[in-house]
Amino acid sequence: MSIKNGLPDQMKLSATLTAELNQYAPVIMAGEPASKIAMASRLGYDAIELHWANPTHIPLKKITAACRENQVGISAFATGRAYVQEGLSLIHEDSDNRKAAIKRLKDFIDAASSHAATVIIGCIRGNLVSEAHREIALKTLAHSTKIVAEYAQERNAGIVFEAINRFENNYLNTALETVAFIKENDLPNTKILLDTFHMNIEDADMTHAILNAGDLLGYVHIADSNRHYAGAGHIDLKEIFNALRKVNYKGYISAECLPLPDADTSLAGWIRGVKNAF
Ligand code: LER
Ligand code: MN
Repeated sequence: MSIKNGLPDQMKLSATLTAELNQYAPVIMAGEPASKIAMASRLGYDAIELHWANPTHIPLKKITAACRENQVGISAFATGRAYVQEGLSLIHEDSDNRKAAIKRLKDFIDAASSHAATVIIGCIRGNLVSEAHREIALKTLAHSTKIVAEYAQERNAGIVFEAINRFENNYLNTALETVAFIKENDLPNTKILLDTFHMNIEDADMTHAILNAGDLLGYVHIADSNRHYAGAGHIDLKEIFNALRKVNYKGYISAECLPLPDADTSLAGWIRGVKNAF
């Protein structure tokens, strides 16, 4: 797929798509995929990131056709809704729930592998039931993630593991500890996803967080400090792009931000904000 965004340095820009928008969820396109994908393409987006709880519910035929027509790729499948809407968790104390979470991620990998896309492990890693469970939960998480990552590796799909702020997941919040978790557990085929909204809350120094991730960095979500589109808050995005260039990042930068003040403003504003900061 060609890069159409006009930016130097081969970073590719992705827009988020789901079935229905909601003002609390950081996704900016929904509805009839064909018209939305055409609009994203006209604005200069290279790809779309899909947010569904279950890959079997995604209208992938329609999406794939529209992507082909508009020369847009599928960058990633986000999976957090399987936790938020259905409670599936990679560290759940109930092994049936854990198995269902692993199975769901395998289903996402099957979908991703035929689209050269990445699968995001974010909120689906679940929450600690208490601080006393931290150690065992981290072991369980490493075990569950390894199963998923090996399955993805065999199918040529990538996995990215996301550092998420404390108000959504109560462990592995900073970029630094999440990188350490991936390295210490030797997770195969697993890179880190850094999201500027979470880093702004959790990481003392975002440049340091990106440099520390280095070539483990596999995917980037950009929203501003208030989770509105890039440029609508007070994150220094020039600092972020300088750091991304320093680690020679050439992957996707995705618009995971709120559809506010309205979806169209957010979609157009995000790409303008990114280009201004680049
Ligand atoms: C997932 O990428 C993420 O950043 C979560 O905060 C979604 O709510
Ligand atoms: Mn994110």
